Amino acid sequence: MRVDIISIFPEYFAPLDVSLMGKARERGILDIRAHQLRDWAHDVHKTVDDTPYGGGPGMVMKPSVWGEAVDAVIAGGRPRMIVPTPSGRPFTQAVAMEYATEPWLLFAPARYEGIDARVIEEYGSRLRVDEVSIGDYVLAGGEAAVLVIVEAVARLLPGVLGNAESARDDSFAPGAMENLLEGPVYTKPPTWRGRDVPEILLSGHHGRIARWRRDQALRRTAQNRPELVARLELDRNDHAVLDSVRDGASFREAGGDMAD
Ligand code: 6GU
Repeated sequence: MRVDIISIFPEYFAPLDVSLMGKARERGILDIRAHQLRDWAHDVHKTVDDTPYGGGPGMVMKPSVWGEAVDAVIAGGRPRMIVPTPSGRPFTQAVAMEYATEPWLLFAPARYEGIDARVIEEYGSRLRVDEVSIGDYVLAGGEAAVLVIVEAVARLLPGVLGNAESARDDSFAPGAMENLLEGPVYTKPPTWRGRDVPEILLSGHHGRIARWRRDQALRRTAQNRPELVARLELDRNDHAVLDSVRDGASFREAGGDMAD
């Protein structure tokens, strides 16, 4: 997959040389090219922004500079264009999986109050353009969002993850584990600072271990992301687990404390 990023901080993307992303680049699975937007500004100060029409605070990124930059980078090709912005559609695992099927992505992260809207209109008529948000909070710029999106997409590309760290059972991947958060995990030693690994995990009963793991995942989902529970397909045992979580919640609200 080819990934172009146009930014006034191309050095921001140095972390993509590290770890899994770095290996994917070495293996030729990922071809990431970060470009300096200011290379397409023509005045001595390399200006990329200007005051907003209609007034108001902050600055807006100039369409002329973005237009020249995008034209030069795409050179007649048709990448999927992604514009990170807190006013975009939510970036989810399903969106990551869709992007992972694209041969070429172009990211246009903005600083200041954003990019002149005509740039999105112009390229929207020539390419597929998505405005996406990575969550309900505001970053100082889109660069950190690009790092997040590239990592979420790249780990789905064939050959990036080993079998050991397979994406198959990811919490938000389609399938049995969809919308179920992962439960707690343990490794050796069996006792650490007086705290024991749950006995069931040492029992060798694979069926009971699988049921216990599902119970733990359900508990965690109900506690941390109650809005996801409505989307789960529940069996009778699941309902019993959720009832006990709800009883625990009302017990705590009444000032009680739970053993687990
Ligand atoms: Cl994509 N950009 C910025 N600047 N802030 C954000 C965001 C993106 N997603 C959530 N907050």
